[in-house]
Amino acid sequence: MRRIDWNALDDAGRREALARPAQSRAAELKAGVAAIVAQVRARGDAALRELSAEYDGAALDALEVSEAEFDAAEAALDEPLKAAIREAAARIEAFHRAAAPQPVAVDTAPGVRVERVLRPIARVGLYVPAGSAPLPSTALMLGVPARIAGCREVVLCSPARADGRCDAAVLYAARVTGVRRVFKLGGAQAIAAMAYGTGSVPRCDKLFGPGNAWVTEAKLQVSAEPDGAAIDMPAGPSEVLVIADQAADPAFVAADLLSQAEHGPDSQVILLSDSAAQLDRVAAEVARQCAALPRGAIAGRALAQSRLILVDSLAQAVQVSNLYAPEHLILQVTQPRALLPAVESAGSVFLGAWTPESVGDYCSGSNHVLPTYGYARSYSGVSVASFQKQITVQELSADGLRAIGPCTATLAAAEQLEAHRRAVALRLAALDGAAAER
Ligand code: HSO
Ligand code: ZN
Repeated sequence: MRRIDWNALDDAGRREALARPAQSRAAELKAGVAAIVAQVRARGDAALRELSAEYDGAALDALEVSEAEFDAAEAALDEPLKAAIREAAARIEAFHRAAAPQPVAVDTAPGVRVERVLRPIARVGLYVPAGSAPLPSTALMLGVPARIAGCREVVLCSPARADGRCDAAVLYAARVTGVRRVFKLGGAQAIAAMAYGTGSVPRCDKLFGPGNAWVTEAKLQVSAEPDGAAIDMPAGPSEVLVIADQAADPAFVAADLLSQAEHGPDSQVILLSDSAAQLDRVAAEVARQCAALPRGAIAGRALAQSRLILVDSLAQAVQVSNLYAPEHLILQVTQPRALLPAVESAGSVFLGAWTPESVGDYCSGSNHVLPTYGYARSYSGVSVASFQKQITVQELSADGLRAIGPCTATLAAAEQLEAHRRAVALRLAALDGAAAER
């Protein structure tokens, strides 16, 4: 792990210290994805079968998971896992329901009512990765808010294993959230199928979920096409930034860093502390714990890119964190709440010694599909709002138009949009005439 003294760096050094590795949007990747998207658009299911054989090694007959396969998955899982999936789903639902946007109605002047109503996005596509570790928790994080929003059609794609089946826990989690249409598709071809539709896969209006560089590139490409699909957010490798004071337990801090590092060799892991001794203690703990992890080799590769940064105060640590805008921010300090007001950019924040990132990844109730790669500066994590459209509505009475018509007419005249002005003026004249007749 690289040691850095923040206050010994100039501006360029600081930028370099917080730089993420260049995202691979190499020409080769772009062209490969574009070719896959084009094939799926042109040849639909036949292309999907060929691509699944080529990339997932799966010879698929039906692309859609059948009721019998859902039943078999449910029967194959042990009860404690099923209970944990249901328990997590219930808490995710409780939080997401409470945090969902509410309709609004305001009288902005007497007789002028302005409202905001909410409508679900009709057809949504969820992507659940299943590479080195299938992620049933991601099926919950996407399926639960889609159901709360009331989306009419919810489609989920997750790659088949070589035996042609989807991960049983992913299927069970999908079923728990009420998602019934699951397709055994992964990679760029899954994204293309949901964006454009095929004989089997319904076309979706918006696509959600994390994925590898191919999936991410495919989401970017289909969202750039006018007849493609919207996407939740641009995604990159997962990240955590921990701020630890000298009182933090180094074993806790190390465990949190490793839980993120084990996601993949490209995971980003940063520790900030105002105590040099603490940085040493955590580095030793990370080495000790990493050696005992089943995915220690993966975590080790991520850690090789990670940084331990010495700052001169916890306030400065938060400033540095805001510059980085991490997906996850863990505050392992004695008074974490005291730092929260200064936090400006982060996907999700974890306060204090008893709040590991793992709880947010699975079951505290918050969403784990969060902005990475600095997008936390301007994007938020997935929520019920991500699955909705907000539509404004207005209704004026005659008195309402009398009240705000002149304002409208003045602004229309200033913009030299005469038809706009007349749409108001002729109504006001009609009201005057009606009044005169009486
Ligand atoms: N930390 C990941 C989510 C996850 N962790 C799924 C475990 N399973 C990205 O936020
Ligand atoms: Zn995780």
